[in-house]
Amino acid sequence: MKLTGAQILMKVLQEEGVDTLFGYPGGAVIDIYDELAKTDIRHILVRHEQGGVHAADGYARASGKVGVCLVTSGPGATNTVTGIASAYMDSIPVVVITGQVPTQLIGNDAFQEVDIVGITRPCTKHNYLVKNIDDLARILREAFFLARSGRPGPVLVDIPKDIARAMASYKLPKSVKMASYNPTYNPNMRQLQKVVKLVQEAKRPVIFAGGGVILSKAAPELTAFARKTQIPVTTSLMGLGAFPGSDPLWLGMIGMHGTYRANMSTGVCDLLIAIGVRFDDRVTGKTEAFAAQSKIVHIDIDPTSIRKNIPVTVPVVGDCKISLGHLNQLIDALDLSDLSDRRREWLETIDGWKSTKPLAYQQGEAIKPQFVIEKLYELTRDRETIITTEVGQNQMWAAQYYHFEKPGHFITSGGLGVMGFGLPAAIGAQMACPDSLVVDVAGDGSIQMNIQEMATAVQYGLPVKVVILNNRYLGMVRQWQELFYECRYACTAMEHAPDFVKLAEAYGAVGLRAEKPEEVEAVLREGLFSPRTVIMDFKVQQTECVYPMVPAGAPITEMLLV
Ligand SMILES: Cc1ncc(C[n+]2csc(CCOP(=O)(O)OP(=O)(O)O)c2C)c(N)n1
Repeated sequence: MKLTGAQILMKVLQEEGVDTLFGYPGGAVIDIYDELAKTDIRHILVRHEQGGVHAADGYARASGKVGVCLVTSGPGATNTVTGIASAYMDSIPVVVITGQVPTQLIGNDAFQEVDIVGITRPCTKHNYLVKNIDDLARILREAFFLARSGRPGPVLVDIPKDIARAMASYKLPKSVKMASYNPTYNPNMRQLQKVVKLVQEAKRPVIFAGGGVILSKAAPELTAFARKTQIPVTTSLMGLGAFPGSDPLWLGMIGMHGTYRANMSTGVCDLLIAIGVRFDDRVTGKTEAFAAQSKIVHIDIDPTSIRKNIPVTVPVVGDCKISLGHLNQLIDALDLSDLSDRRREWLETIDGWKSTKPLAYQQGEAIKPQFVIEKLYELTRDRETIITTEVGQNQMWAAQYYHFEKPGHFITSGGLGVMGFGLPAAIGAQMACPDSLVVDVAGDGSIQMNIQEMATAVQYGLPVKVVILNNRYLGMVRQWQELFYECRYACTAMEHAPDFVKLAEAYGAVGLRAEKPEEVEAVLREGLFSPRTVIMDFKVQQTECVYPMVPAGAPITEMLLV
């Protein structure tokens, strides 16, 4: 059977189970759009290609499937770069399909030509320029395989316009074989035996879990492992939800804005079991001081992330879910009858840190941003709720004051820290989970970076909720200026902003505002229970800071507290 390139693309998308894609058309992909309109794949017309990739990213995280974004050549392609880089840093499986000028024009500075393969080489897991129609089906198949396998990540496929129109006989490769790519899923059992021995010997063990646990769907195995061994658990920002926030063994988040008890216990532990993490500098602070008294186990599917930033006693290359599954079996074979006695002192020390230095803020006359998140949690804890965030203080307060029980419910741009991520990611998450409540916790700066996606949400009837913690500042930068630049507030005051209530209404959404603490609950109740897209504008205390805070480059045990 002979098909055009555009038809082959549709076939592969369908074979790969893609039922939703986020995109924006243009001349180089007009043939592809022509075919797309004949299929039953749902296309979400975003208002900016950056929003398209973030939406695909949010969709991937909420659904566990590969997110797909389709854009045109030139500016369409360059607009995707921030989204791709964010997905790359956070290891999110996304396939981005870009149109390209016709093959014979490549290199001619043709209209809307950019070398998007060159531009995205350092921020994709892999990328392709399709030069021959006969390669198209194989390349697309490989793109999906690469995006979702091993350590996941974004893959870009650049399809010249003539390739989309050219004909080829269509054979979908049944399996993907790539000689140079063969991720190790099964860990070395001897390494795992060493881990078990360290667990038996440890007096002050800590588990440190990251996004890899969520990506490999290993949260149940992690929870079982921690409970069996009575080892307290902290996570990175990306790992929130990998372990239940209500469990007594939960330490809270680690790192620059981590809890006192998470940072202190990592500082003095004698065994750190790191699972699916990459030891980001926002987690480690001063690397030489990080878990300096501890033996370190590092379990990860990506061998290049092991010993990259932190020395490791026992490296384990393997899938988190499979590795934890084996560890649980090995632990089950041990006699752990004296475990609670062995752990008592350590867990009591941690409880002491929790009660003497809890996460705290002082109520005042103005609305405190932390109070808004606490109320948001209270009102949504019994509903299936997905929180996305923008970047800055809003992101950290969401991470600290919302409590996540399950994976896939906290969606944030962790590695790249992209302002403007939260709203389009919420749109993607809402597409993946139509019955969930999806809330973007935003700053007044960040929300203006991709505010145009309000139109997308309203067009498709997506009832996402935006909670703006409106401090009229680029708050996180202002905080650094206050604490480390002697209050020299260079260019962080947002002296003019739109009226977010009117802006919401202009987009056809609902706009609500709270200016006093006593208005917070009523606004949240009205907004969260509305069936429509809603912006809630909370005028919060302007100069509130996020605490604890570890100054950049300091040991994580040296925290500034409230
Ligand atoms: C695209 C982008 N540009 C700049 C930054 C640097 N940056 C990090 S936090 C921040 C302030 C964010 O302000 P706002 O969205 O109002 O949130 P707040 O910190 O006040 O909660 C800035 C400018 C960034 N992370 N992303």
